[in-house]
Amino acid sequence: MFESLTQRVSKIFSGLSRPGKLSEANMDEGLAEIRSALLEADVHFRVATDLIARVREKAAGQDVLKSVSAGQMLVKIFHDELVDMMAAEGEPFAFERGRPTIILLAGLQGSGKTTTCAKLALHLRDEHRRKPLMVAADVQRPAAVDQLRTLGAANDVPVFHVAGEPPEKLATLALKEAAATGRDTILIDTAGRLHIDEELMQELGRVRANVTPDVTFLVCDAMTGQDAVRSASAFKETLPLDGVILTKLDGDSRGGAALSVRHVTGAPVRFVGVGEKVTDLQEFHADRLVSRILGMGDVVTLVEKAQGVLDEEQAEEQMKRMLDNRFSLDDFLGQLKALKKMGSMRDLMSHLPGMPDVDPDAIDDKALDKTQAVMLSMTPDERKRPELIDLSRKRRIAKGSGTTVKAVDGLLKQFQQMQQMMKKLKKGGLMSRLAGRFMGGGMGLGSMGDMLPEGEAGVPGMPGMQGAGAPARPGAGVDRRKARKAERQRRKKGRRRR
Ligand SMILES: Nc1nc2c(ncn2[C@@H]2O[C@H](COP(=O)(O)OP(=O)(O)OP(=O)(O)O)[C@@H](O)[C@H]2O)c(=O)[nH]1
Ligand SMILES: [Mg+2]
Repeated sequence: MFESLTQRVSKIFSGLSRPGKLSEANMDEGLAEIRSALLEADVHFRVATDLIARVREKAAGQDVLKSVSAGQMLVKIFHDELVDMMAAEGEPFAFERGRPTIILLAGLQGSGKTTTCAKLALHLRDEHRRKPLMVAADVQRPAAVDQLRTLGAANDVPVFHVAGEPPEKLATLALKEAAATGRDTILIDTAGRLHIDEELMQELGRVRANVTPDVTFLVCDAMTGQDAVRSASAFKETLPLDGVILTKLDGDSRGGAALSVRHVTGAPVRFVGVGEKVTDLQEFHADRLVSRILGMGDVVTLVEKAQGVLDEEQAEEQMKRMLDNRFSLDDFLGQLKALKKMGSMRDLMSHLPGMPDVDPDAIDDKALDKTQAVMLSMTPDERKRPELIDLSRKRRIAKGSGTTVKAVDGLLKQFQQMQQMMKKLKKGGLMSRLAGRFMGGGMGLGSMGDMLPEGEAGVPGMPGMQGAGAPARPGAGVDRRKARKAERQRRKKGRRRR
């Protein structure tokens, strides 16, 4: 659905891949193109204009981190603003104990209310363990009741209707029915109209007055693009909306409605319909959609992590110390802290470009915690001069960190090996390669495992390094190549899933 927008946007951004500051000139050019791509995707005019203005403001003069390009930085800013523009707060439903949750569905004719009613009932039953009751409150069309009954019968969801009663009466009666039959969630399907008119709004108003819905959803047909947004605005004038459900996103809609609805109406998109089957309903997640549109989730995450955590100066300083063999346990500790701040290692690894054959599933955050605890139990003096650490100190450190003398020994040994490795690498000229990686990626120790020959050194908790709890590195030679390939495929799959 968003293919053409995605294509255009990624072309624009890759044009901005030169490293360096975001300059007014290159940014203006890029933003103007993005704006026209948005309009082409049927994004509301005002929405596109506002969005671009905010991105420009955020990006102006922003320093580009050394490890990312201006284009990548802009992707990140654009991403955040888009998510901001669409994201909903909290959950779509708040269920309360002791009384049924009432959900009202409204919308124009043919927008997909009845279909969505059944989809939601199944979603609530299967994902939230609710016991739904669907109420056929569309008394305009005789066939409407049958349509809902058929859907209910096919999916084992009871449908309530009493012939001859007006919608508001049906709603009240349904409450009693739910109490009598042990149903805890009531979904009211209402009649559609070709246009929003006085009669429709009054009908909905009467239903609301009788049963006070917990959630009122407007069902909009995404294929109608900006008309969907306009009708949402009009509904919003008289009907308090908690959310919008966009249907037919599987069609050839350009997606503009999804991007505009929340900004224009204030009501967030909560679900999207992606087909005619009852299972074709998805919870709407702004961040996922935006990642899909930009097709650059990896870049965004990378910039985020680089921004949030890594003090580049510090990384460089550490690198220099490594090159001079001045890398101490303190530096080691600093790097561990940085790695930990970055959140789950697993997550981090899977987002780093050029992070070779590390199986993210093999990373053990707990082992990292342990290593850090051991180091924190050392005195600063001990960290500077590990040779001070005799058996009694080891005992103290083990006790302080809740580990064992063996664990302390293990850490010290690894650190020693690491320093030896540095020397070897330096001699072998590998150091410059390592340096390049460090400086370029702005990364910490994580990058190093890759450069260390197998079995020679280790960082606890990192795969490929034989620390406490770290699984063995994939074997050498063919196995390693295989592992590399598997990893690449795994990542590719991961990207597609977004
Ligand atoms: N492709 C696709 N079709 C959908 C989707 N949602 C609904 N439809 C189809 O849209 C048509 C209208 O759906 P209904 O659920 O009857 O719409 P309604 O809003 O209840 O219509 P009225 O009761 O007449 O106002 C049906 O043919 C549905 O199968 C969707 O997400 N994707
Ligand atoms: Mg209907």
